[in-house]
Amino acid sequence: MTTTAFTADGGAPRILLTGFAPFAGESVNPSAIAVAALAARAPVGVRLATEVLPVSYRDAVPPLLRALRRHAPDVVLALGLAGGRPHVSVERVAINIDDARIPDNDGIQRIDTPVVPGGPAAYFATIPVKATVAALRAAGVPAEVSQTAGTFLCNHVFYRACHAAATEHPGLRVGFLHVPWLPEQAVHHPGEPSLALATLLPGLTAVLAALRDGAAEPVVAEGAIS
Ligand code: PCA
Repeated sequence: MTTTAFTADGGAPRILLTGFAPFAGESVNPSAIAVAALAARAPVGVRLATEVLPVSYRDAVPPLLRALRRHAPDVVLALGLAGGRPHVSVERVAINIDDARIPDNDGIQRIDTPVVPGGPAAYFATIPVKATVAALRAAGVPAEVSQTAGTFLCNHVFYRACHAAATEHPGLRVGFLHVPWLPEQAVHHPGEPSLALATLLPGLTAVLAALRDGAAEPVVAEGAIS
């Protein structure tokens, strides 16, 4: 089911796609690899801008805000790695807290610190999360709605993008996808699930097409009992 996509200027939708640098001792981050691959492939019918963000509380947000001002996208779709999750997680909510058991790449660890002091407790994603899950599954990618983006850099950037939409960029829609380990990473994490880039990329292309087409949110249960 589709509706006409909203774009600020009536042209092809502008989508800002972001990924993250490697962190926690990994040599790659599949989110950055996927962003580079999609930038090279230039998906049809969207004007794609891309950015790879550092895993740094200090340095992740400025390039995000600069890219929002420079490209004035209709949608920002941020990607990050969630090692250990078996499917692509389409995040429903960003919360106003930093609290992580590991430091960022600058060695900074935050515990119970607001992302934006005085900001709302949470923001909901403003892309259609269930339509995004449906697009991924139709492209052969295991996907779920996720009720938490964690409380590390991914949630931090997701929250800041939502806050930028609420305060500076009216009409900007914001979404966040967590992706699993690549198989070449998962071999170092025995027993943990993985997703190959060759499977992930068609799924992400399908998500961009669904956003381009203004896919409507289906009325299906995708929540969690606990
Ligand atoms: N994943 C981390 C931060 C960067 C990334 O790719 C997270 O889930 O917060």
